[in-house]
Amino acid sequence: MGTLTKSQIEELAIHLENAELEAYEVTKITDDFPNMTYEDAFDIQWEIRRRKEERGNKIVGMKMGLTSWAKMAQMGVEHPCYGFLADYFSVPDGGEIKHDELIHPKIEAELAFVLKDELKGPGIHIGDVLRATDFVVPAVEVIDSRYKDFKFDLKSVIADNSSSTRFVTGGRMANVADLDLKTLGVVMEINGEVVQTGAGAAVLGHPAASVAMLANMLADRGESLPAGSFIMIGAITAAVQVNKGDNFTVHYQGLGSIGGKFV
Ligand code: OOG
Ligand code: MG
Repeated sequence: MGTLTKSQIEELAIHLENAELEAYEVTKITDDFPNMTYEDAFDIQWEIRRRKEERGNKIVGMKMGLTSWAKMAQMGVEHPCYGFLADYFSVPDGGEIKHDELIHPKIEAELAFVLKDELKGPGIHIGDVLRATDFVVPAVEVIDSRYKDFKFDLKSVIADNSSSTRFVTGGRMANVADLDLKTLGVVMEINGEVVQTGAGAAVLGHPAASVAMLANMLADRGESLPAGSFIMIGAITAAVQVNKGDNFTVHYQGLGSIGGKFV
């Protein structure tokens, strides 16, 4: 059940999307709407998505967020969330990311699943995900909460498309049968210094569990993950703040590396 009116949902979607497009901070929306519900929060996110599609942007994937203990502890939020990825979020491997277009970006080491079959919840489990997966590729997400000081609660962050802003996909793919997704190691470096390390199991015990949870969360709204979907599973380690001029490289066990530069 929602408590906001249709016009309040639309106004909050415009409010948060403008903050994204023009790169400025806003106060978290639950300060002004303390009675808003999770359904309201997702309605706002889906309204932002609808507005982008109406303007001609394409939705190119989905992401899970707050799926690892490292992230939940870092953000003080104890349940995963999801968001969508728009076409202009995608940055080529080795490319430049314009820091001025963002507010206070952080980077995250992730993996992405590409599906060959649809996943439609409820009741999707790891086995369904592994069967429906075409291949896995490494990915780096750049997140940028529109909220002041990167502080929020779960409802506010869901409405803000779970802080989504940019992502980089690596070029080396693998079949799930050829990977040990639990022990798959990641090493994140900024300006040549190791800043985070982790392994796949940090994400809900197994990266495929994150994709299953997404399919099941989408089922609440009658949505599914169609064949061909690109899904980022959520950060394996804590996110790390990046400044203008920073170079990053993330190494993935058996899947090569991804790099980029903030300019
Ligand atoms: C919310 C989004 C988190 C992840 O991978 O955990 C996320 C945030 O921390 O701002 O993308
Ligand atoms: Mg993420």
